[in-house]
Amino acid sequence: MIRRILSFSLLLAIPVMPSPLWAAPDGAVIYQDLCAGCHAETRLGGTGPALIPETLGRLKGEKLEAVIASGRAATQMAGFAATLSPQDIAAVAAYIGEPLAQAPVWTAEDITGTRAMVAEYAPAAAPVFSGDPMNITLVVESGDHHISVLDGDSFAVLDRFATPFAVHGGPKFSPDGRFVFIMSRDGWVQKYDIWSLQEVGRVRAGLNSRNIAMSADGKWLAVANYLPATLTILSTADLSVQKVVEVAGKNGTPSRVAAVYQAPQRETFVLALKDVAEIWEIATNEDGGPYSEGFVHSNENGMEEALGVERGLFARRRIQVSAPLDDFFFSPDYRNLIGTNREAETGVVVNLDVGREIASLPLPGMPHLGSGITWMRGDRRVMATPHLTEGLISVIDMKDWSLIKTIKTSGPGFFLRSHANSPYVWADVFTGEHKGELHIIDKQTLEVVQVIIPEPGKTVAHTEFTRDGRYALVSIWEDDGAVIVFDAKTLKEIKRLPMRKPVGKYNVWNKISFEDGTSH
Ligand code: DHE
Repeated sequence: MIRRILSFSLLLAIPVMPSPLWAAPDGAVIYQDLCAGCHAETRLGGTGPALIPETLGRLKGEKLEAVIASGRAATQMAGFAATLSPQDIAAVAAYIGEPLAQAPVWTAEDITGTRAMVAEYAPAAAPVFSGDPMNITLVVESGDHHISVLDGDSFAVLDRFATPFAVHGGPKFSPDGRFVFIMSRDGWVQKYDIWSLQEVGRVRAGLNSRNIAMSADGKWLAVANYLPATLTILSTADLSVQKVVEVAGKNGTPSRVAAVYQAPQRETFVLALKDVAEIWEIATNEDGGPYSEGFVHSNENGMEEALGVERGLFARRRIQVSAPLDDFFFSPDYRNLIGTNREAETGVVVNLDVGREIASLPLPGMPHLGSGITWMRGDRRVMATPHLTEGLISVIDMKDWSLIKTIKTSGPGFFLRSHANSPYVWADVFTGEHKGELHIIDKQTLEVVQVIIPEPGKTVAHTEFTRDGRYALVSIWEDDGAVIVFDAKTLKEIKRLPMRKPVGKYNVWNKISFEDGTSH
């Protein structure tokens, strides 16, 4: 704002009428003052996404101005209606709608150029701490961009290391639980050795990225990018670039990648295209995953590709869907993908074996399937997803895909968590006047049995369990926040660990064993 005030003072000091040109708000100046902090001076993204036509897509004109004025539900994007006039807002919208003078490219060579391995890294032969390496829990502290490494038994902080700016999504552990890979919104991937408590290195795999996935054999890490429209595949051994896959629909339309996950039983990566109605499955084994004998099905699309378009490591299969999916998750056998388009009122079930949609789901509002979980309710498996705009949790039967119940909570939540040894689902309320109310839901009756308010008025976010499910760790998502350790049975607070705006917490065992009740 300083620059604006200065330019206004300069104008006031000049005793002539400002010309219409001078009076017109300058979108570029306003952008640098108010937007660049999150979206970067280059507009290529930081904590906020890149603000260029390629990523804004259909968000333009009045729609874009409305977002600048009112902010965006369930994101860090605040509204500027109280700070900027409608003319100012229109000027910023016009500025960010202009193509960059030079189109951003980010090739395999560019990625390789950022690769920085830590020279002092010395791998330990065994864990350098005495606790259970499988019960380590990582806490992402977004307040000062660090991760704390917690001993899951004593809750002692074994290490606290700096991460790239604005980590998002779940870090991914190697199958043996020794290494962890962390991604930031601006595309940096960091590798950390949990046994040695040391960073191994980092590389910028994209300019604006969504999430990462590890192949079932632990060899490859896929990075889903918005910018450029690619999927970067890194070697987990040394973060070298194995492949940069250009992402475009069958008709050639380039597309951002909404998210990528591993399908362990299928030995594939599954990704959804955000701008094109396609899902891709990419083989992470030499025999071609979905193209190997067991995966060849009668579906025309799958068959056509299976018969010769692509084979072998990183072979790709396209699955057509009715609308682009931007949020999705899977049944535990990874045969079914459950997805939504946030603008739509329904979700879809895509059966990956036959390669087509097999059911639709009644999911009004804005379900956040990325943090959905599943569990056994009696003899039926159910899935639950919170909604980003309403205090609702939808519970769906995974056999006949019917909506069993919509559980009412006191406000929109972001994350759900449970554990096989816990009778409860823990659901946060992330926004609204009731933020900070934690709902404890009985997994069998689907009733809210208790509402815990750990610190009135403070945002409570995200639960993670210890390996044995005995304790539940909950974040107070404030700059002078904390991780609170609850006894998962009595629901009583046991301990409070001060942390800087902690959000996600990730227990090694729960993640690598796909513990019932954890998301992805
Ligand atoms: Fe996330 C996971 C998408 C905003 C914190 N978030 C995910 C995943 C997706 C997703 C697809 C699963 C990826 C994975 O773990 O591999 N998140 C989105 C959005 O589309 C949304 C609504 C808008 C956006 O800006 O991208 C969004 N997310 C946020 C936030 O504002 C949060 C609260 C703070 C932040 O850090 O940006 C946030 N998201 C998280 C966390 C996880 C996550 C902590 C991992 C949860 C887990 O338990 O695995």
